[in-house]
Amino acid sequence: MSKLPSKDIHRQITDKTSLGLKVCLMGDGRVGKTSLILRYTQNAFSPEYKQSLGASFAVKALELHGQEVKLVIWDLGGQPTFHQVRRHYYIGAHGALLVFDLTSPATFMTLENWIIDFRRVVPEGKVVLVGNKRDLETKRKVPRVAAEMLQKWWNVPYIETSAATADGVTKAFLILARTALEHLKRTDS
Ligand SMILES: Nc1nc2c(ncn2[C@@H]2O[C@H](COP(=O)(O)OP(=O)(O)OP(=O)(O)O)[C@@H](O)[C@H]2O)c(=O)[nH]1
Ligand SMILES: [Mg+2]
Repeated sequence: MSKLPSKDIHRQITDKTSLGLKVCLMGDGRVGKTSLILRYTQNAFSPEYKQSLGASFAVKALELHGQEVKLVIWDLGGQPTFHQVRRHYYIGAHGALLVFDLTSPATFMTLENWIIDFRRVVPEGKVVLVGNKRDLETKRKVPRVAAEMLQKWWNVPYIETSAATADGVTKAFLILARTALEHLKRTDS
């Protein structure tokens, strides 16, 4: 993933042949944000943890309903030290994956803080709730029904994923891209 060359990113977003959609990954440290992006953009996985410092982005081109789309995916370090800086990267986002770790109730309990912070900057931004590390089923501590309650409460899609096995990963990004695109078209027209 690349660092932050703002001119490049601007060129990618304003590329006339395709539509730029900016999405962010949010959620506590170690929930698997970087791993989900790595799986989606490079079909790769590393079992080692390397804490993300600040922010970086990856770009993925795709076609949605006959429309070429460039998904600009921002990876924001989830550790508390990045709390202040993170908000700046939400600006202009069309949507976000809000990720927690199915084996860690603590990462589930903080979800509301994340969505409040995001909606403060982007009130209309689309959110998809993601329960990651589904492959660790025997260590699961957050039951599906708990996440589904939150899903209903917030009226957002909920998907369980595994960056380790790729299960659900493409689906999560596609749902986010689709809802963000529909939202963009509605607000543009
Ligand atoms: N078994 C399993 N391990 C995973 C999965 N996703 C991520 N991991 C592991 O969990 C650890 C943390 O993953 P990261 O992707 O670095 O987490 P992060 O959310 O980006 O963390 P920060 O950068 O600190 O915010 C790493 O050791 C990953 O290999 C998964 O789906 N299954
Ligand atoms: Mg990371």
